[in-house]
Parts: sequence; structure tokens; C-alpha cells
Amino acid sequence: MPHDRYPVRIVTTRDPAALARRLAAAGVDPYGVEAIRRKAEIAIVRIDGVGAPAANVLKQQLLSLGGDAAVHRDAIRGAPERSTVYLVADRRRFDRLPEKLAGQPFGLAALGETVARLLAAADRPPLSVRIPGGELDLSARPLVMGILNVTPDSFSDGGAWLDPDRAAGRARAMVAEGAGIVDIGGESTRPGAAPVSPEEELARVRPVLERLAGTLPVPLSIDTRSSAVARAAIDLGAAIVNDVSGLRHDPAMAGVVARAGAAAVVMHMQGTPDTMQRDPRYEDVVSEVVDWLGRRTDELRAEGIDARSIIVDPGIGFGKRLEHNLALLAEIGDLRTLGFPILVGHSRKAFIGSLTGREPAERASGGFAALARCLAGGARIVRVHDVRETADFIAVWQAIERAGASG
Ligand code: HH2
Repeated sequence: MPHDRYPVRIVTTRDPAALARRLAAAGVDPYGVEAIRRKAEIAIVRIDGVGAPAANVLKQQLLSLGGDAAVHRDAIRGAPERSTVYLVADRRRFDRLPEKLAGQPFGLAALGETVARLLAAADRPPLSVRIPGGELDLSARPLVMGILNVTPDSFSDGGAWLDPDRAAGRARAMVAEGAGIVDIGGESTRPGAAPVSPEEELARVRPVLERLAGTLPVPLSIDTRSSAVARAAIDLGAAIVNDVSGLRHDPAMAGVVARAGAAAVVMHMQGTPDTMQRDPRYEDVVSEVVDWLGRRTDELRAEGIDARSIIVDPGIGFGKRLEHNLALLAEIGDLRTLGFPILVGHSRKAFIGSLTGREPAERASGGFAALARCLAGGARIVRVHDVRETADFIAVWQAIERAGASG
């Protein structure tokens, strides 16, 4: 065959499983498939607050590994005092980083171990969550968490489900539509919402929980910042506590969750719901959210919550401007560094309205763009109002993913 007639194409899929399948089909032996898969997988690691001498050592070591490090242009002259460094190498080279940094000063030996641990965490996000008496399985597909607000004032469905029989009916309908979790809330946390007393909140959700307890085939989640509400809901069968304050609002919350062995959704929020949208500011929203969630989940583990019961959430719309929400969605995969399943609650939120001009009930299609990005980034739970449409979207998305990996 003349050389200009070789059939050639540029392979753009970066999915490691899909690449491995292609290599196997090309007759590459299994050892070679694994080695080449890791060579094809470029990892980029960002490290903040690095002193100039450490940055220079990192540059040298990465170059000697066959990778590279992007450092501040003045690092070579010993300035600035602290800067951000990006390490870039394929995964095979990163495997040798701990050994390269083992004897180095400036805390680099520990850094090498940390990078190896975080890369492994990002590779293998947990595919189950511990709940009382069992596990919530996230391996089969990303789960839809259906929203049920038993409130008069929620931004999208406020007032629709105040009647307990109607609310319980909606929960059952959401399960039939494909919800893998039902999230019940008795307090609106929309921007500017007035707080509700735990008594009032419980009076709203209790009759619904009583009607559903033991009758739903999927776990119930309670969306609350109050430990009294959480405790009562757990007694009525709730398996997950979804607390938009990251379990900070009520000091007794972590203890209640830990003692019950319930799962906890730990969400990031700057400020509180009544003040959060006044003037949210970040230097780097993604780094700050990842950093905060890392510290908060460490604290909660120290308070007795099982790491296997923790789910993290960037808190779309909670103390964030449009550009902050978009950055978090664009880089949602970076939350995998934390090593916990990721939940995203983008549904019908104001950022979609500000891009489309639509009212909450008309924001589903805009939300699908956010959903696609979340799924691609590795989010395993999505909290939505439009359950049927989201479940259908995930079914098709997942079939395409699988076709890439095994087809
Ligand atoms: N968003 C809302 C409420 N709870 N929980 C988690 N984990 N993540 C979220 O993004 C999230 C949440 C706000 O939405 P909604 O419940 O629809 O409205 P309201 O707070 O007005 O009841």
C-alpha cells in the first residue's frame, strides 16, 4: 500500500478504558496495554504556596522524570516567596515521583507521598456510601436525587407539596420516574430566605416521612441544618442528612449523624442563606471550595463520622456569582481529589436563569448542559427537580460511555 494511503485518524477519546480496549483489539499484550494506557494518561497536579527553592527542585525532578513543572517566571531568581506550581507528567512517570522526592528538603518528601495518594483517590472515587444497615450503590449509574420541598417558599416548587398526602405521592412518583434517593426539605435555603424554627420545619416534614417510612425502595434524605430535625427524620427512616451548612449551623449535627451511622452531604457555602448572595468573593473559587471541603471533612471525621458515609457538594448558588458557579461546574472533576463521592445541585438555579432568561420551571434544558459536565467530571449524585428527564439523560449518557469502554 502506498504510504499516503494508510488509513490514519487522530484518536481524541481520552477515556482510559476505551483506549485499553482499542489497544487490546490491536493485538497489544496485556502488560503493554496497561503500560501504554498509563503513558497516554497525562496528569496535571496543582500545588499552591510553594517557596521558590522548592519550586526549583520540583522543576528539576520533574524534568529528570521526563515530565515538567510550570513555575513562576521569577522562581529561578528566588522570588516570589510563594507561588503556584503545576506538575505535568504521564501517570507512569508520576508513579516514580515519591521515590524522586524522598530525600528532598522543603517538605517535598511528604508532598511526593501526598500527590501519589491524591492521584490514586482521583482514579478510584468511592462507588458506594455507607448508610444505616447497608450501602448506597453508586457503581451501577449516577443517581438522581429527587427534590421534595415541603415549604411555602422554595424558589421553584414552593407551596406545591405542603399537603402530606400529595407530597408522599410526589415522592413515589419520583421513584417511579427513576429517582435513586428522595430528598425532603422543610426549610427553603434560597438566597434571602428567612430561617424557620426546627419545630416548624419538623411539623412540615414529619407527616411526609411518616407516610413514606419503610415503604420506599430507595433511601430518604433529609435536607436540614437542624440536628433535632435530622434526629427525628433518622428515627423515621431517613438514611442521609443533607446539610447545606456543611454541618456547621448546628453544633450537635455531626454527633447526631455519627451516632446514627447516617450518610452526610457536606456542602460548601460562603456565608448563610440570608446573606450569601450579597457580595460573594473568591480569589480562586475551585481551589477554595476544594480546600474548604477537605478541611471540613477532616473535622467531621474527627467528630466520628465514617469517611465512607461522606458525600461532598460544591454548593452551586450558595454564596457564588455566575462566574463562580460556571468555574465550579467546568472544573467539577477536580473535587475528585477529595476522595468522596460528588453530589451537584444545579437544578433550575438562578445561574441558568441568568444565561437563558427563563423562569425556574423552564430551566430544565439549560440544566442539562450543567448535568453533562457534572457526569463527565465524575459526579455520582445529581439533586434535581426534573427527575424523569434527568434519569433519561443519564441512561443515554451512560450507554454512550459504555459503548466507548466496551463496544
Ligand atoms: N440546593 C438547594 C437546597 N438543598 N442541597 C445540596 N446538597 N445541594 C444543593 O445544591 C442544594 C441543596 C436549593 O434548592 P431547592 O431545594 O430547590 O430550593 P429551596 O432552598 O428554595 O427550597
